[in-house]
Amino acid sequence: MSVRSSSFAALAAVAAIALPMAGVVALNDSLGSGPPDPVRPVTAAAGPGRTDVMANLFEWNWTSVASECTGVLGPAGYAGVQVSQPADSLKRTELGNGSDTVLHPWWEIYQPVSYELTSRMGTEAEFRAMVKTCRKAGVKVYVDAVVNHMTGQGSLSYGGRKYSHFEYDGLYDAADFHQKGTDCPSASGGIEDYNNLQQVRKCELVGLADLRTEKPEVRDQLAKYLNKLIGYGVSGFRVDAAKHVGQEDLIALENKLNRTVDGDRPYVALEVFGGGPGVLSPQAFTGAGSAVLGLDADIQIKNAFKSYPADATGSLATLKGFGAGSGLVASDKALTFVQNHDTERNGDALNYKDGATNILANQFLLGYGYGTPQVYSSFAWDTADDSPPSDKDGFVTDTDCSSKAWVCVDADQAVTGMVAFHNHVGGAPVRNWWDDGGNLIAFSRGSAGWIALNNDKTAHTATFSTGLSAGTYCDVTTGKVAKGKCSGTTVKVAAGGKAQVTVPAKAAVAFTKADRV
Ligand code: ARE
Ligand code: CA
Repeated sequence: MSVRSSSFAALAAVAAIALPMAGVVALNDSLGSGPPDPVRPVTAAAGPGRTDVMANLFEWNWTSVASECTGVLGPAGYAGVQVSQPADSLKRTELGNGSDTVLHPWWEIYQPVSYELTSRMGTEAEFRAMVKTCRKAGVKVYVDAVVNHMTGQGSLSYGGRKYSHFEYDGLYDAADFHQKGTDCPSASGGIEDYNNLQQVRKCELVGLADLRTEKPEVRDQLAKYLNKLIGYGVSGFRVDAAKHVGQEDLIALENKLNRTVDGDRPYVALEVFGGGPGVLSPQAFTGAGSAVLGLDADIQIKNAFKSYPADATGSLATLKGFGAGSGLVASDKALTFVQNHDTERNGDALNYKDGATNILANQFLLGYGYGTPQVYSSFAWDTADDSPPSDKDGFVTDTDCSSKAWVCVDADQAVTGMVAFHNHVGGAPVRNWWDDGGNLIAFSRGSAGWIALNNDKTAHTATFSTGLSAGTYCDVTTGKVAKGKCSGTTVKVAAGGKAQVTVPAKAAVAFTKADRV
């Protein structure tokens, strides 16, 4: 016992030294630039571990996030919540040109104006209270951080500030932004080619004033902002447009960050869409933060659960080996999800309109255990620009999960049951994979839990090897064990681990060792 644990400790120590070094060497090699970064990299950051699930409550206001933490996320076993960009931002006062019909599109928040936290989601005091409440409920808070740019339009913010493209009172002026000609080589000053390194880093992303993140004073302002959030109890960040900041500037910024209130390095998940060559690829960013967003993973999930024409389905059997085995970054380097706010709209991913298929895909992600899984819950929309439910001034109104205006996937029993499953099975490996070559699959997580998923429109019955010992188990997707009784469907596992199970159409059946009745 003592021999085992000490050799584990030794291994962990080696890994802790070796991994970040490897990240830095690879990074500097690929950039072909000077000496290795002298500052300690943060790739070994403690973040949500393999057994931790995050909810992404996109554009929920702060008081609604707080009540979800207390009422749903904490009790269900979510370890973290990602909240929206909290800094003061553009508030539009008139419609744009052309087909623009939404005065306060959701994306106003991606145009920060100051690092004071008066936003569509609430006040700075409400933000701080939310972090406190969530932490008390056992849920750590991760913030969407926009560090690449400021605004691309407008002149007034939610906090009542006036600004112009290159002038942000007391924060930045023109000398803090990349300029066409001097820094940015494109004719328009915008990114015209997403495969061009200089353009991607130093030109304007969709017309957003691009910060000189290589400049010490700019890095200091950004670090001051992020450290303020850390001081409020925030545990990490989703870094927006990380591809456009670049590895060097990200590492330099992260090295200025304080430890969290728990004493950990902040968890940093980088937003890097796939498809770019070499240093612009998500793989090339795995050494520049704790993780990258699973933006290729959600495409694979969509393709397996739904392909085109729209009424066809892909095939769940294709998901055998999903993860590093299907070309994605290593599991501990990915923050994964079935969709986020971009991919639910751009066709890359499933979205809430896929109904039961979307729930099933979330169950697969939680059951399978690739990456740090995130469950996305947000508002319903008709057009891609739609505002979240708001008052006439654009301030987001309270989330109401019983109304059609909001989609609370995080609170669905079929999903919370799988959060518990995920936490229970921890890092146990996928075993006993079974598929019918089509849309019925099953696998166990070691001998800790078992799940079957059916993406067909009809129920299927088969005999499976569950990897669990004989007994009667409670299906976590339909119920819970309370006082020795299961409130949902039960499954009998025979000696040898075999079970005959009927998996309903577009549904899963799942249980862990702990769900025995
Ligand atoms: C809005 C208007 C624009 C206007 C601009 C400035 O829509 O017409 O020019 O304002 O006034 C979000 C919205 C944008 C919005 C922006 C600012 O999506 O529509 O612009 O907020 O309000 C690339 C980036 C990636 C980025 C995507 C959108 O690499 O980082 O484009 N994603 C993040 C967020 C977005 C957000 C921003 C960044 C900006 O998640 O929600 O924009 O903060 C290939 C490339 C990718 C490229 C992708 C685009 O895959 O390889 O690099 O992603 O195409 O689909
Ligand atoms: Ca940039």
